[in-house]
Amino acid sequence: PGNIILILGDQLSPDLPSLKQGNPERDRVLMAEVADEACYVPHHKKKLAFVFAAMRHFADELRENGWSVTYVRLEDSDNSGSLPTELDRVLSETPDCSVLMTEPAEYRLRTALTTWAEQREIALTLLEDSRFIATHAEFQEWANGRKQLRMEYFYREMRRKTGLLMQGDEPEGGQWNFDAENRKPAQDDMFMPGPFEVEPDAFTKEVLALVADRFSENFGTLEPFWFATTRADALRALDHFVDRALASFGDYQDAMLEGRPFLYHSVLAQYINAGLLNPLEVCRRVERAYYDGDAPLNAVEGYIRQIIGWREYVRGIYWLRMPDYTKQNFLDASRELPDFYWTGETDMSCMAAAIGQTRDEAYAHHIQRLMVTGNFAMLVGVDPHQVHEWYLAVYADAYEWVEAPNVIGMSQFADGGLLGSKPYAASGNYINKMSNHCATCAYDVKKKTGPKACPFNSLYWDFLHRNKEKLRGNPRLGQPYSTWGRMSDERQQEYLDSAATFLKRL
Ligand code: FAD
Ligand code: DLZ
Ligand code: SF4
Repeated sequence: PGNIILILGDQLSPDLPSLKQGNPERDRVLMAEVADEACYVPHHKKKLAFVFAAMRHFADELRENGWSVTYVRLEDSDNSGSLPTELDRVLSETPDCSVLMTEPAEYRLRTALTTWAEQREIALTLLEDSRFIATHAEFQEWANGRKQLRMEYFYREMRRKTGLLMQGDEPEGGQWNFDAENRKPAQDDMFMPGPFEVEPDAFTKEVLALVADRFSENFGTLEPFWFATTRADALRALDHFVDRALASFGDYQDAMLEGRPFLYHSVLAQYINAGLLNPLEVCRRVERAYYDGDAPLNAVEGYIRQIIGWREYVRGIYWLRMPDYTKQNFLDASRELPDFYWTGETDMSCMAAAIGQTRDEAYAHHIQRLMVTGNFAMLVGVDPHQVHEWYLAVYADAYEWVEAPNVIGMSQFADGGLLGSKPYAASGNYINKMSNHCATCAYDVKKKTGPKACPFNSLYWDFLHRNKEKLRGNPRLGQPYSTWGRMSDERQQEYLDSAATFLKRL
């Protein structure tokens, strides 16, 4: 008897370990669109359409390559709604089969499937996911015995392991990290290419109709839908980025501009995370652009660091700390997520821009996620679990293993500082420096208190004051706390009153 090879919606890679180990003559692939996966958070419409359309295209490619594939569509009348029960259905026809799969990327599904296999006494083999650069064992070994898990040191290990941008044992350009060069604000008259766009084919159009019909209440604009849904198109999107945007990626990585949702970002995370692109192949392509003289080192190093550094590192943290990681709430924050996170209707220009493009494109770039929507939620004290569920729902690239460390750890400081050595809290000044949003805002970024003042300004001090028992000892917050301490009681009270007035209206 052969295997049932279960392939998940984020495992759409021809070089998947379970496909390599499997045998098309003997084994059968199972792929299933199920309510459980579609509803564990209320995913953005574009994200649902992307996942289902990419799954359908991938199943088709597998068939073309000689695999027998059982593909369960969401609308099939006998769809049982979950992956374990879909496995039950296939196994009822081929009872002697074992189940072979590449390990699920998130804890929830991994537990559901291993529990199912134990209860049913079914042989389930989970293969380690070779699409990540660090193995679980390597990350654990690196983390073992370290007091602080600093991304920068882990990243250097990954440079050595992959040989990316290395000259023997030395980093290319004599430096591991060129971030100091990567903090330029952008100007409105600069040419920005925007991401590669694909016209939906018949498969994708069918999925768009399905999502429009079944998920009409979900957040987000479905069309125009322009994502790549095949590996071939995702490779075109990679070339498009390397040829047109990479050279400026570094310089303007942290910039934000009204009406320019993508700037020089690659908009590839959804393809990498779903398996359409391999992270190492992306890095090698980007590295080649440097050696061909097509992009400067600060851009290429910065880009590669995001993938073999941050992406691998957050995944390591996730598996090190689950299942409790998503329940952390170091600052005891308990406010409900404001409604405008689901509508974009707010008179704060920076927030309206970040949430508006999230609604329209299922995309915001890193600084918008971290320093605008994330910063605001932390400053006003939103329950980090609600923030986590929002991020998991609204971005096309969101899967818990990558989203949770970025949200719970990096952006909300809910893990108490495992990922970041201090909270990413900032007043309006930072947003004004890195964007042009303040110019069109109802609030005045230069005003510190009062009804016209930028809310981030008073919320920043209110946040530090409210959390002083937990944060005052942080050496990286010494300076702001001493600035706060030097203010007169009266001035402090003006800040706290301004924040209180704003929070009452929220
Ligand atoms: P680019 O700016 O072009 O970056 C290149 C690539 O580097 C990305 O495609 C991605 O694969 C990787 N990368 C960059 N930063 C990170 C990071 N911090 N962690 C992991 N990978 C990174 N990324 C996700 O893939 N899924 C998420 O759900 C997600 N949630 C986030 C939530 C918050 C609060 C924050 C601050 C960041 C989050 N990120 C997440 C990281 C980052 O914002 C996105 O990867 C990036 O914006 C995706 O757009 P891009 O492909 O244009 O990235
Ligand atoms: C995100 C997602 C969605 C929306 N739907 C499905 C699905 O119907 N079937 C499936 O196999 N996978 C889906 N996925 C991706 C899974 O949620 C993902 O594989 C797990 O979260 C593990 O990372
Ligand atoms: Fe955002 Fe404040 Fe600037 Fe308005 S003034 S755009 S709220 S930072």
